[in-house]
Order: sequence, then structure tokens, then C-alpha cells
Amino acid sequence: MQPKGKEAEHFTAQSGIIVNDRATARAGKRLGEVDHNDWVAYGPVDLRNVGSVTLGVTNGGLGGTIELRSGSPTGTLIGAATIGSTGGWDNLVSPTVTLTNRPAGTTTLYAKFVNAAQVGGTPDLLSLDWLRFNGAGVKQEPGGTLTLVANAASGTAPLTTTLTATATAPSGQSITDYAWDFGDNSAITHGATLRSTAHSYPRKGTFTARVTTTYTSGETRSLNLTITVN
Ligand SMILES: [Ca+2]
Ligand SMILES: [Ca+2]
Repeated sequence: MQPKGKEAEHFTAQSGIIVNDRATARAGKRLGEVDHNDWVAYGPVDLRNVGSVTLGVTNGGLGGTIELRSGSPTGTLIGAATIGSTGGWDNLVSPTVTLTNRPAGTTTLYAKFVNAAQVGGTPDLLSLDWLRFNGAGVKQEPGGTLTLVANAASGTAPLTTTLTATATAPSGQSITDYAWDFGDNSAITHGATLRSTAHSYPRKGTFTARVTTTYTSGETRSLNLTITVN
């Protein structure tokens, strides 16, 4: 089984793509030379109970659409995200794409990059840094509860927001860690009692903020919240 978090550069096949070293990229690498109709593939993946995929992407170029397809580069379209300018190649956004028409079993997931307005292969469309598969997957979530709110969840740049989690552990356990991922490649912050934290988003974009609680058993529970900066 594939892990829920996936570096974009850990593809199993590609067309027209290279891997670039970039200090600001997660795991130090991301996709390069991303042009119209290029694609990367990840497989095998089991998308049962995976309701959405979050895409970590930057765009200092032309922009375009990331099409998620199953089975082949021209297979069933199961989700798409259109990426506008993020103001530079080091500015990451993290939209979450809801999946539809998911295959019933294991498949190869293709991410195809599309912008028919690109002329002569320049400039690049965008750079994909990572993907995250959201949902319980084939493994059951542990017990406990988790809710997440932001004050505010949207606003104009620069936006400073306060994220607050309300969580309970399964019976007989306790919460040992809250981990906060702001969806912009800034450092994840942790704390055993860090139920609430503030974060600033200096630029416009769509970001998926995420909190993960860890229980004494070592099991975790996560929840996403979209932050929209206009
Ligand atoms: Ca290319
Ligand atoms: Ca990466």
C-alpha cells in the first residue's frame, strides 16, 4: 500500500518531466519541465475511501490544470485543479481536489498537466512538489473525535488566521501531540497541548491547513480545512 503522503518526484513513470533540486521543495525535490500534456504516474494506489487529494504546487510560469486520471493518461478523469500564478516558483499553494468516479480497486493514478495556450514549451506550466491522499484509505481510522475551525478561513492577503482544534482521545487513551501543517511548506509545528495556533499567509492562494492528533497508542487522526486568501 502507498503511504498517504507522496512526494511528486517519487513517480513510477513519466512523460516529459524531470526532477529538480529545490531548497524550498518538500524533501528537496519537485517536478520540472512541466509542459502541456506531460504527465506523471503513481502506482499502485488504492483509492477506496480516499475522498480527496491535496496537491502541493508552485507556479512562477504560465499556470494550467492538473488532471487526475485513473489507469492511463487518457483514463477516467477523477479530479482536477486549475493553478494560477502563485507569485513565484518558491510560493507553494495546496488546493484539495475532491475525487469522483474512483475505481473500485487498485489503479495507477496519473497526474496530467494541461494548458493548450502554451507555445513552444515555454514557460513551464507549474511545479508539483507533493500529493496527499485524504481519508481513511483501506485502514480504519482510530476512535476519538476531531474538529477544526479557523478564524478566519478566508480573507485578503496578508491573512493572519487562528486555527483551533477540538479533540478527544479514544477511551483509555490520551492525546500526546497536536501537529499543525499550514499547507504552504512552512515548518510543521508540534505540541502536546498545542490546541490552537496562529499562522500568517502573506500571498493569495488556496491552502489546505491540517491538524493531526497522536494518541498514546501511536495511532493518529487528521483533519483538513481550506484557507482561501484573496
Ligand atoms: Ca516537458
Ligand atoms: Ca517534493
